[in-house]
Amino acid sequence: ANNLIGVLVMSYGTPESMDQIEEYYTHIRRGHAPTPEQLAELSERYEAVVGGVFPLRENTNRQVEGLQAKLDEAAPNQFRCYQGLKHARPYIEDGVAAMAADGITQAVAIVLAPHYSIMSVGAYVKRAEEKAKEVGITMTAVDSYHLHPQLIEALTERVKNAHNKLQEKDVHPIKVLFSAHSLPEKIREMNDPYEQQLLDTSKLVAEGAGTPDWQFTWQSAGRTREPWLGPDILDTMKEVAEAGYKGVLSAPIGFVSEHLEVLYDIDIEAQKVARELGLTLERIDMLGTDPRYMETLADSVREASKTAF
Ligand code: FEC
Repeated sequence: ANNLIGVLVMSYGTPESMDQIEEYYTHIRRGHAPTPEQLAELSERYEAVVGGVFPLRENTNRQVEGLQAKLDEAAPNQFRCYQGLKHARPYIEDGVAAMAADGITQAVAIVLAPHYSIMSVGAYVKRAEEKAKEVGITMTAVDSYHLHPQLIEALTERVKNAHNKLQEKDVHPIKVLFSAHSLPEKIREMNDPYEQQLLDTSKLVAEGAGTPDWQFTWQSAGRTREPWLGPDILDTMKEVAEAGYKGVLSAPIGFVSEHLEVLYDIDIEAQKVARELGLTLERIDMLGTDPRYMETLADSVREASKTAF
């Protein structure tokens, strides 16, 4: 055993090539293979954005490196980061096994998504904790960091920048649309904090950016028969256009990186609808390795480890 604290940094995961999409999609669907139509449809979305490079892979690597550097700055040789992905290799369980192989007995788990839902972050953490128990690692998890001052500052700056761009183009009035990945409506019966956390982040960022004309809306809902949380951003944009707005500022605050749900669902799909509606859509830059996001993660990890160990 050693004194190093393992940090399991968990992210969604992405295929690494077009021929891995089927395996990835099957994993997302909990072992149920997609129909040929579903597979073709998802492959088309990837083809439209990735050009052979799946950006989430590289983005996650950079975020994990950035977090390791931040942790080392304050406390060299105290923490070691490992990746664990939800739907691709190295899977969450692989990351925990790698820690155990290095002799680690204490670990903090954190997800590269700021808001907690039992169906999102909760599912990552459950898998991590089960594997940790199996290999004898004491694990504590960061559930959310959606109000961390550095996170709010980084998002606020991004909303201000996008707002300025729209104003420079003389687009007004502008509606700010905060968004996050939709989830099945049944989370409401579970008393899930997801919606409230998203509203709390939105409110603070809008206040900081001085953009009081905002609304929260959902995006990227699954294509299943059960009802998903709405309204969807595409419908919301229609209402916004009908109400006389000329600009939409898209702030997908539920995500921290450029990937399919942003590069396709916002930059291609929502942009197309915006054009049809006569709206100018400007999206905020994603957080990526913004030093304030890296500090948010590092600080959350340090706090969790202090409390637990
Ligand atoms: O760029 C990439 O390769 C990956 C982009 C990606 C991110 C992402 C984040 C979240 N998801 C969340 C929930 C669900 C639920 C289902 C679901 C399905 C998909 C499919 C693809 C996909 N998700 Fe995802 N998600 C990304 C990609 N997601 C592809 C499958 C095709 C489709 O429906 O579009 C429905 C599963 C089911 O059928 O039962 C639920 C949540 C997040 C944000 C938090 C996080 O990052 O973990 C929540 C990035």
